[in-house]
Amino acid sequence: MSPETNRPAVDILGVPQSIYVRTVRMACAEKGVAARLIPVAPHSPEVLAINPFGTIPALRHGAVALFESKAIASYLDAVFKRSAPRSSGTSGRRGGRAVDSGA
Ligand SMILES: N[C@@H](CCC(=O)N[C@@H](CS)C(=O)NCC(=O)O)C(=O)O
Repeated sequence: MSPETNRPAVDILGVPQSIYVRTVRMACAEKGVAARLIPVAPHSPEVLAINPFGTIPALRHGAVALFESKAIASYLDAVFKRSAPRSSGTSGRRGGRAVDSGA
């Protein structure tokens, strides 16, 4: 929960069985972002209001609405600066870059 508002920071729309939904939830966990899962199916009205293609996950964060798991993960990474303990510190960041570079 966000301490100031006592509400989750973001809403994730999608069913928990979806690997793409799971990816976004894991990104939230890694960043320490409080996320509320809204368990709605692909092509439900709630999803279509955000994503004309109807796929899950979709994300709501205040006035921001996004779809595509990679775009959502990039957004979470850019907006929420707090890193989970596992990825904090110099050695964790070096490891992340090595993975990103494909080396
Ligand atoms: N490229 C999309 C793929 C999302 C996706 O395919 N989600 C599935 C559920 S696991 C879905 O919504 N399928 C319904 C459909 O394709 O119409 C992403 O990364 O978010």
